[in-house]
Amino acid sequence: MQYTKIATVMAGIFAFDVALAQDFSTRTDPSVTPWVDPDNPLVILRDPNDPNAEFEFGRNSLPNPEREAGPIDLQRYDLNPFGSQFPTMFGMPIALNKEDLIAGDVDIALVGSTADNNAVPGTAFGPNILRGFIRTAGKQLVTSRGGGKMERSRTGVVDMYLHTHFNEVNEVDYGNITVNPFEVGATTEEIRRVINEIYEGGAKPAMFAGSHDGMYGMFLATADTYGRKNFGVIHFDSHYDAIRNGPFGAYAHNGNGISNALIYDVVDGGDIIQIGMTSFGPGEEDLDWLNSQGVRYHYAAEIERDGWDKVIERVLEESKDMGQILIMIDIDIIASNYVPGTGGREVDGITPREMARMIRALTIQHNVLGIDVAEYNPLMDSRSFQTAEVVMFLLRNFIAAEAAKKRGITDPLYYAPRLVRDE
Ligand SMILES: [Mn+2]
Repeated sequence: MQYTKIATVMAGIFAFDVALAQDFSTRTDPSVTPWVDPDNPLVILRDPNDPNAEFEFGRNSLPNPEREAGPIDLQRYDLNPFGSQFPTMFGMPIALNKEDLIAGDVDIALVGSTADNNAVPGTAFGPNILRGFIRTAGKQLVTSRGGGKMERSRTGVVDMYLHTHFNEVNEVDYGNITVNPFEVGATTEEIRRVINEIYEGGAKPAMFAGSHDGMYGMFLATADTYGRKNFGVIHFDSHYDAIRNGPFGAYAHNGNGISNALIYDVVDGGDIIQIGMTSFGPGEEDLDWLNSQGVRYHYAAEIERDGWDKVIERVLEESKDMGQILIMIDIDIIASNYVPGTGGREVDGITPREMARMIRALTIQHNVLGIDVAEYNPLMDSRSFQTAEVVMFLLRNFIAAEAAKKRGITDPLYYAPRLVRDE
C-alpha cells in the first residue's frame, strides 16, 4: 500500500516533468525572446515597434523665430559673489544650438555628459552638481543680456598662473548631452552628434562629468569634422582603456575608448599618448598590442621614477608635430584623496595642480580641438564636494590657457612674470 502510494506520487512528478517539457517549455521558443537575431545570436535587437527604437531624444532646441540667435544670459545680477547665480557652468550664458554659438562668436562650449556606465552609477548627476560650483571657479563676469555677440565686464577673476582673464575667451554653457540609458552605442551616437554641432558652431567642446564611454563619441565627432587619423589624442587616466574583449561582448563601454579608436581606424596609434596608468593591467599581451599600434605612454611607474615635470617635458616633445589634439582626462588619474567622487579611484595618482600644469602646457603648445574631463560621480564625492572643485579647477585652467594663446603666449611652461619672483 505504502509503496503503491509512493510510486503513484513519483509517476505523477515524472508525468508533470514530461508535460512541462512537451507543453510549456520556452527555452527554444524565439517568440518569447524577440531581441535575439535568428541569424546572429550575438546580436541584441531593439523593438522595431517601440517608437523609441530609433532614439531621437526629442530635442527642444528648435530655433524660436521670436528669439535672436546668440547666447542667453540667465543671471539677475552682474556680480554673484557666492551662491546667488542661476546655476550654469561658471555662471556663463547658455546656448541651445549652433546658431547661438555662431552668433555669439563662442570659443568654448561647456557641455555636460550624462553617460553613466561605471561600476558605481552617478556620473549622470555630475554636470548639474557642477553648475552649483561657481565660487571656486570665478565670479559672474558676463554683462551681455541677450542675443548676438557677448559683451563682457572687465571685473572678475584673473587666473593666478598665467594672469589671463575669463573675459578674454567666450564661453557658454551648452547644456547636457542625454543618453539612451540602456544602450551605450546609442549614447555614443548622441555624444557624437552634439559634439559635431559644437564644431559646426565654430566652438571647441569642453565636455565634462560623464562616464568614460563618452570618449569614443568624442573621437567619432572629431574624425567627422577634422578627418579620420588627422588629430592627436593625449589621454590621461589611471586605466589604459584599451580592453579589447568585453565586458560581456559590448561594443562600447567605459574601458575601451582607446582600443575602439585603434581597431576602427579612427585615431592613428602614433597619435595617441597615454599618461598616468596604474591599477590592474594592461598585462603583457595588451602592452605588446599597444606597442604594435605605436601608442606612446607614460605609466605611473615612470612618473614615480622620473617625476611629473620630466613627463610633461617628454609629452610636449612627443606631441610637438601633432598640431591639433584632443585632451581626454579621466579624473581618476588624480590621487583619490583629492577626487573621491569617481568610479575608478586609485590612490597613487597625481595632484590637481600637476594635471592643471599639463593642461596649460598642452593647450598653449597645440591647437586643442576639444577637451573632456570625465568620470565625475557626485554620489561618491565627499560631503564637501572636493571632487567637484577639482573638475572646475581643471576646466578653468583650460580656459585660462586658451586666453593665453589669444594673447600670443607661446611658451607652454609660461608663468606670468609678475606672479613669480626669481630674485
Ligand atoms: Mn577611463
